[in-house]
Amino acid sequence: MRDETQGMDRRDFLKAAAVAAGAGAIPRSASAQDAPAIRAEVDAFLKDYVAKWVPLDTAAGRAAWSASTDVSEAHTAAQVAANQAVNEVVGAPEVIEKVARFLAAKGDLTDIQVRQLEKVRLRAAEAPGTLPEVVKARVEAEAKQGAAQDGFVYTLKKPDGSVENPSANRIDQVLLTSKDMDERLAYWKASKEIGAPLRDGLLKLRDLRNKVAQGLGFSDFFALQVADYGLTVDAMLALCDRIVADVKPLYAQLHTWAKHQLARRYGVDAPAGKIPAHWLSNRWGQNWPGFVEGVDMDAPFKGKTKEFIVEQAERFYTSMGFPKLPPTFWTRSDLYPADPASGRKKNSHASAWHIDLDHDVRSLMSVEPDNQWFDTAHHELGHIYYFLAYSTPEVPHLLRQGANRAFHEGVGDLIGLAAGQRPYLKQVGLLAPEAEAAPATTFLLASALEGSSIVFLPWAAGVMTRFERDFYAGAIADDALNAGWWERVGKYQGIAPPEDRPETLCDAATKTHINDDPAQYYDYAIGTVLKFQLHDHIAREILKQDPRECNYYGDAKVGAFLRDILRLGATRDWDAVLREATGEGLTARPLVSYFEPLKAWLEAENQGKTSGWPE
Ligand code: X8Z
Ligand code: ZN
Repeated sequence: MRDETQGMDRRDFLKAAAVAAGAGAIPRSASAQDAPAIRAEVDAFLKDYVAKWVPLDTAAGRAAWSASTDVSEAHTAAQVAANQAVNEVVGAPEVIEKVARFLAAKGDLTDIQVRQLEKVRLRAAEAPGTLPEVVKARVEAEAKQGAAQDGFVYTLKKPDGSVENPSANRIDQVLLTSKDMDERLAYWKASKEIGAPLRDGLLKLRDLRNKVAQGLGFSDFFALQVADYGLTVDAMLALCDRIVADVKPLYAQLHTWAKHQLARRYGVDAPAGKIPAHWLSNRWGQNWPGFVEGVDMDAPFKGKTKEFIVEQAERFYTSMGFPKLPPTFWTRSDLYPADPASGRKKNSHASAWHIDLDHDVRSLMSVEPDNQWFDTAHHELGHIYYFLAYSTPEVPHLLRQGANRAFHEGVGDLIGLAAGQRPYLKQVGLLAPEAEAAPATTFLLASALEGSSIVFLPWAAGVMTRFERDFYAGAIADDALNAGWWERVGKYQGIAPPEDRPETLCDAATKTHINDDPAQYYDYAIGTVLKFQLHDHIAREILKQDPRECNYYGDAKVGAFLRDILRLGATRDWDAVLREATGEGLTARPLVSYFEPLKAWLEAENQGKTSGWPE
């Protein structure tokens, strides 16, 4: 198929996409009402909508919080009831009818009204009251899937016959550190067991999610999620393909280097082509932390408390002029692993919650004192500071969101990137001496492999985005979910399963987002590109420092720059916000240039070795 976007610059690319998605300029309405009258009607409608929606949404947020932090039948039932109540308001047929009428006259409305109405429309499309049975079935199926996921207990039979129930943190630790191939394989396989019981629920959810989205005219659920960017699915896929292509040369070099490095570490031969999945330090190979020799990123956290991790992350934000977190953040959040003796089961994946669209902000984590949680804590606090920055009288409740979802992901990641810079780590005593002495390329290598960086992008923009798009578009057969998953993992990441993965399993469903944050993973890919773009601007234009060795800590100018983006929420077009902040539309150029010195180093290291894998 011809790529219609070829040859356009990014500005044209986004404009074309926006028009295709129906966000272009609309002629003034031919409605009987004059503009002031319809504007007044819209204001009244929005006021009434928000007055009903916010309290119910808050109650649903509280119920979801309880269901995710303390899995029980009672909490699941309460979550279903609370979601049903909010859906009756947001998906009411009257709301759908009015929003369609108002948006048909959008040329007569103010920009801020249109933006709010778009959010109302997308919210209604998640739960259209015109399909009450489907909406009800979806709410129940979502809650059931969430409880099945969050309540799952991993089981592992040890060689001595004993049985272990490892936490997700424990599995990650083994994959990060073990050199015993049998042990690695056992833990990797145990980590995939959660997929099987989630398989049928996922298929059911796919159909229900598609049905609700189609109720308001979206081709499928993936298209509904993409619509929040004002983009068509084709435009989003083109954007993601471009990200994959931009990092492919460096990814291929990292892939070759890592494969040989790991083979040496495990004392085995490097296979031709793909890397076996259980060789890698992450359950999905989404990043590859911890194997750059001579840089033990965990060392500085030995002897620190888990509380220190979150408090140090808060200090980074306050040092730039952000306020201290509200006391209720600390009392209401659930930041550390549940005590196994308590029997309480909670979601094991980090998240940030804006419960009341005001100052009730919370985070769910299972923080341990290590480098990965240090990075994640900065990520989650980025969400929290974003929530707080736009919870002001200037921002209508409906627009208390990121400029787009990728901005929300990118901000905390940006601070994570800043908190991983050597000058900062040194200043606060968190730089291990060997990391300080390591050549710049070694340190750069670690950052290309870890967190959301180069290795992350073929996974986020490739595997996850393509799998979910094809899954919701009906291009992956129900009895070929694992085949479809591994085909994409092989193509984009160059990773192979260690052994046959039968269709009774469902490896895609082992990834929490597939179940409970569906069809949105490109947010992280775009957020990663955005992070490097903002970082490059901050380092060069504000700090006047090298982007690879810079220090935001204590800099009020950087804080002011960020707050000026955050406080807008979704009141402005995201492309315009980005251009005003950095002078450019979305571009992977700063990301690629950040790692430029690494590429030459890797090419020299990989000389004589065959790169790549059969796709
Ligand atoms: O899910 C997350 C955050 C919460 S929004 C911890 N991330 C993605 C993941 O873990 O898969 C951050 C990077 C990608
Ligand atoms: Zn996030």
